[in-house]
Amino acid sequence: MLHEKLTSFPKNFLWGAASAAYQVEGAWNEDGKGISNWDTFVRIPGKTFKGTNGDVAVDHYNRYKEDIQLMAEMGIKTYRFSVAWARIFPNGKGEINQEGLDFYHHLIDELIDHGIEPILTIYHWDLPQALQDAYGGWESRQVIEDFTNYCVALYKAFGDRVKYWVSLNEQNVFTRLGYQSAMHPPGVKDDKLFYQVNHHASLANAAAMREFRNYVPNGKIGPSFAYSPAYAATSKPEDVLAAENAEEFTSHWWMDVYVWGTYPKAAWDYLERKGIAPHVEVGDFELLRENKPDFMGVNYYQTTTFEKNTLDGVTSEGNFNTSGEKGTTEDTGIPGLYKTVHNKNLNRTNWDWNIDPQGLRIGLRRITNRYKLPVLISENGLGEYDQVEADGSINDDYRIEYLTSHVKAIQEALTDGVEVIGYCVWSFTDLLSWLNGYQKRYGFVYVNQQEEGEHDLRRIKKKSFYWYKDTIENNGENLR
Ligand code: BGP
Repeated sequence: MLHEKLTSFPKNFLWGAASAAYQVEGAWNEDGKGISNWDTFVRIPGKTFKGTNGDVAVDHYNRYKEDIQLMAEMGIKTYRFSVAWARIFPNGKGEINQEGLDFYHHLIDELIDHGIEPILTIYHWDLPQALQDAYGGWESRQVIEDFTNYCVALYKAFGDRVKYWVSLNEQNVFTRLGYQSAMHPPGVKDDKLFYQVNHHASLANAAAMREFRNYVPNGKIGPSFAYSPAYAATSKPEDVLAAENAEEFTSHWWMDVYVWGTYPKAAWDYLERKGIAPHVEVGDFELLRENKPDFMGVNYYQTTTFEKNTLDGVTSEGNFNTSGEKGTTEDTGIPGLYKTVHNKNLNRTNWDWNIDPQGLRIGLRRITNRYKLPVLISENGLGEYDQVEADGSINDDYRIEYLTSHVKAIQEALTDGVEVIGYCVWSFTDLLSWLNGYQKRYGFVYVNQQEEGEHDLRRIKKKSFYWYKDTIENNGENLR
């Protein structure tokens, strides 16, 4: 669709940036915080790039005032952050740790004082280790009750000031990497468990929505889904079918459950035949059907291209580039369903992520047509090496180019009829990239933190900082 004139961004459009507790806060064992699954996992040799961890991260816990000052200077409208469950409940449940709660009270108040709308993510992957030890965390239905209690504690504490809430961040990613590829905690490879864990997480998500209506009746809540729209490698029907399979198994499997409370049919039947469909109890589908999100949160980084995979074809074992050495990612697949292929029409980052702004527009349209929900783009951004020049400047023109093209794609999607309520760039400051250390940088603000040695963590505004400031000031009109 080519438009002669583009629709303007809405006046109240939430231009923002996002982060996650483990990736920015540091202070991993301060003020009564309990240990999380990530605190444990990063200590296993070989799990992260050069053994990096979030013990200090970018010390946002102690420097949040300075960071919010920079956000205000930029004119950002919203800041999406996550709460560390183990700060609130060091053991995952039981007594509230008041000091943990106070940190977020201060953070939220500071944001509001600076005219910045807080978006609170309830769960961005850092599960209290105590729950993993007690019953396997997401592996047990017990987690539903503990998660719901944690949510209610947050609703009661912050519901008067926080209107926008994200329930689970990228359920599809933390479960896939946790239970299929073993790259995230708890480092397990077990397909049956993967689907069971997902069922529990979906139920927990629905229960969180149900309670939300009681405690924050005027708020808005939704999950953040990592959507990587599927393309077919060619117009051969078998490749188109592979892309359909991928869309069903890698996206609809979650989003259909969030919005309709049902699993996609062909995928369900396939899993039943394999004996790995999740065990469902009476009342589960009712809970899922009755508790729908207000918006779909979408974390968009790239599209993925698929082709046919034979029954003895490529498996999920394949190198994933966490080193920043371009071209080291290997294609993977599920025999009989699909396999990924390099899309030669797209440029890639040094971490082999496809750069595809049109893919964002395509994804937004697919979600709108299928689910008829507004979308919050809860993450989008470019992870790259950044260079501090001799004069102290950081000229990240590649990031400006990336973000400009994505903002334009959003405006085209708006013109197509998609409702987008906000855009949270990943990320405001540089931060810890889970498996990739500190060298894969995403921020508008550089932080002097590295994989090795101790650093002063000073903040330096990158060129993209001024670009986003200007874009926000002009409500996106400057990019035409
Ligand atoms: C998303 C996560 C974020 C962030 C981002 C970039 O999947 O929600 O927490 O990490 O991806 O990913 P990475 O740090 O692996 O480059």
